[in-house]
Amino acid sequence: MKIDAGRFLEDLDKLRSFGASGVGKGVVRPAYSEADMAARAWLTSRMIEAGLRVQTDAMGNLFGLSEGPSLLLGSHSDSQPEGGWLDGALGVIAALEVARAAREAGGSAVSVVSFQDEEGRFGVTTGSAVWSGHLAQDQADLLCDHSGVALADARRVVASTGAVDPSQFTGFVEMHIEQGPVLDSAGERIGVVSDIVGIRDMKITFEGQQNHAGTTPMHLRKDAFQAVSRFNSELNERLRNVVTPSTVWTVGHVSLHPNASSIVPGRAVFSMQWRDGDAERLGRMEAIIRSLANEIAEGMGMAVSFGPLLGLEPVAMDRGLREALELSAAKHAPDQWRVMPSGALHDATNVSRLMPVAMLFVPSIDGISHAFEEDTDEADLVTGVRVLAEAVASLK
Ligand code: HGY
Ligand code: MN
Ligand code: MN
Repeated sequence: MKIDAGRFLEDLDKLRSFGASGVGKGVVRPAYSEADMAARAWLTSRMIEAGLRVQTDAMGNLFGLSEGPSLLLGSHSDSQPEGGWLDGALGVIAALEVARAAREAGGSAVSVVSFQDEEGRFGVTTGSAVWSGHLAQDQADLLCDHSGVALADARRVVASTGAVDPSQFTGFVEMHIEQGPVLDSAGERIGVVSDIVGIRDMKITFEGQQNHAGTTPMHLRKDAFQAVSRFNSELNERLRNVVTPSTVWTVGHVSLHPNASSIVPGRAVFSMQWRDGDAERLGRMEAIIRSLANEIAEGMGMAVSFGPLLGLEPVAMDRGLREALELSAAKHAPDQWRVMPSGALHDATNVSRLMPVAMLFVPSIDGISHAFEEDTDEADLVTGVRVLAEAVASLK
C-alpha cells in the first residue's frame, strides 16, 4: 500500500489546531472539553471520507469501522491539561492514513479508534479501560476530576451511537511517540515495544486544622501542607531498598484548602502515582506509601484517608504482531531501531484483555512529552507510519 506522507502530515497538523495552546506546538485538549469534542467531530468527518462507518460508544470512544473482520489501529486524541501535539494524536492520524492507504490498495481491512480520556482526567486510560471491561461503567462514572466534576456528568456531551463489539477485530496496533530519551539519544528511528509497565494511582488526603497564619504558633499547627512535604521527602528514602533504576513515582497534583496566603491549610489532597514493570514491586510500594502516610498523620495529630486505588498491570506485547513490526522496522530503519519497554501507559494495555496487541515508537526530541515542547522530526513521523503500513500489509 502507498502512504501519502503529505496527507498524513496535513491531517496531523489539522488535529493540532483543536486546542492549540499558542505556545510552540502544544495543545490543551482534555477529555470532553470543547476542543476535544470539536476534534472528534472533525475526526468523524475524516473517517467517513475514508469510507469507514463511524460509531461512538457511551464513553465517547470514537471508532471508524471497516466491514467484516479487521485489524484495529489507533490511540487517543485527548491531551493532558498541558500537552504536546503528538501524544495520542500521532497514533490516531497514522491509523487513519493506513486505513485509507489499505483501502486504496484494495488490501487488508483496517479500522481506526480514538479512545477517550487516555490521559486520565478521571481515571487511568479511562475510555479503553471501560471498553475492555477492566473498569465497569457505573464504577467509572463515580470518578471525579481534580475540580470535583464526575465522569457521569462530563460524558453527557457524548452523542453515543452504541457499543462497539470487540470480536470484529483481529488485533490492535498502536503507534506512539516514545515520550522518553532512549531513541533520540541513541540516534535511532523506531522502537518496537516489548512490554508496557504497570501503574498504581490514588488520591491521598491529610486533614489537619485550618487556622490563622499570623496568630497560630508553629508548635500548635496542624498544617496539612507540612504533612505533604514531609511525606514527599521521606518517601524517597523509604522506597530506596525496594525500587530499581526504572521504577518511578510522582506527586503531580496537590490541592490545598482553602489555598490562601494567610491561612494555615487545613486539608491537602494530592495524587500519588507509581509505575514499574513488576506487579509485585508495585504492591510492596503501596504498602510503604500507606504506612508512611499513616505514620506522618499520626505523628502530626492529623487524619489521613486514601481514595480508590486505580491501576493497570504490566503487559507483554503479542509475539506475532511484534514480529511483523520488527521485520518492517528492520527494512525501513536498518540498524536504527530497537526493541524496548514502554514506561508510559497506553490504551494497548487495556485492549490486550480482548485481542493481541503491539506498539511502535518514534523518537521524542530531547525525550520531552506531557509538555508544550513535545516534538518529533517530520522524517521520523513518516518513517513510523511507513513501518506501520508495511507491518499491517504483511499481516493480511
Ligand atoms: O501517563 C501516561 O503514561 C499516559 O500518557 N497517559
Ligand atoms: Mn499517549
Ligand atoms: Mn500522555
